[in-house]
Amino acid sequence: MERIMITGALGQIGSELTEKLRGIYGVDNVLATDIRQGENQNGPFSILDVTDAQKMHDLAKDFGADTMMHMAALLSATAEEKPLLAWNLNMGGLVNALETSRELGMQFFTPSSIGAFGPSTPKVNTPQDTLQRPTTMYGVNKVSGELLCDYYFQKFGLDTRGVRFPGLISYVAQPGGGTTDYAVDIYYKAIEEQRYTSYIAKGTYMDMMYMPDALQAIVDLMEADPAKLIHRNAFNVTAMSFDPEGIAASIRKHILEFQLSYEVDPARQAIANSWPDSIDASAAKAEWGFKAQYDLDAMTADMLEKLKKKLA
Ligand code: AKB
Repeated sequence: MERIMITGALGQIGSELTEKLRGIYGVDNVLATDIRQGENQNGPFSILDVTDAQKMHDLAKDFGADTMMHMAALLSATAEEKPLLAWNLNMGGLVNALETSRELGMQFFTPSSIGAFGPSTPKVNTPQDTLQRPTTMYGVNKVSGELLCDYYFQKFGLDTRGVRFPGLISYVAQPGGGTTDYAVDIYYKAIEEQRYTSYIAKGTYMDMMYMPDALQAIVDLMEADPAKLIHRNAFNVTAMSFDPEGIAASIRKHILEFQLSYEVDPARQAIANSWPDSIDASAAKAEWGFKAQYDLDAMTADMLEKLKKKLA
């Protein structure tokens, strides 16, 4: 990786990934792109709608990019509300990014998700290679994307790599339209109101990871020796699994009076119910040394400290 182009660079992952990569590879070597105008950009930025294949190709070529980080996508809850838009954006954007990378001989990264699993997948310690019959449009997009990335590697020798991210938690940019977003909102509300009403039901476990671990995982996978990668795409990665009671208990170690109540959203609860309780990341650990630094309590301590400063 020397000259990197990022799509969806203003999104939850993209905004922090841009900063991290600029820190490692140099500000001028990372081109951030997004469908909307970026504010406070400290490096190269271009407007890009990822369904515009020609513009994507031209931007990558003019920048001399050798790596594509394709992050632009609609998340699970929004995709369920607008399935056709999700198909067109998630699949159209992905195939354009793969084609641009193939034509220009770039290395390629895109995230899959725990959403790529479905109700018939083993729910606990979900294996790397297992049954994948998701029942959401987002999940259909993610499984198709995993297969498409494998296909581009096998057919064209394109160096595609990827992980299945769990819910990602960060104090910098907020997610939008995801099922796991409650695990970010809860920290904001804990500081602002000392209470939170969860749209996810008690006892619903999902995998999660703190953003610094997610960003490091991307860099580590992209820098990994290709000879050691058996899977290449869609590696299970996770740092913790909890339900709303678990995260509330962790918050109460710092904010004693914190209260949790429930007003379950049937749409997002149905999505959560179709996903695993916990996934097994042993393939990522074995093939490229994945390791998360933050468990739930370490993440909570850092989130609350950083958010208190941000919201002050
Ligand atoms: C979502 O909730 O849609 C995402 C994901 C787990 O892929 N955070």
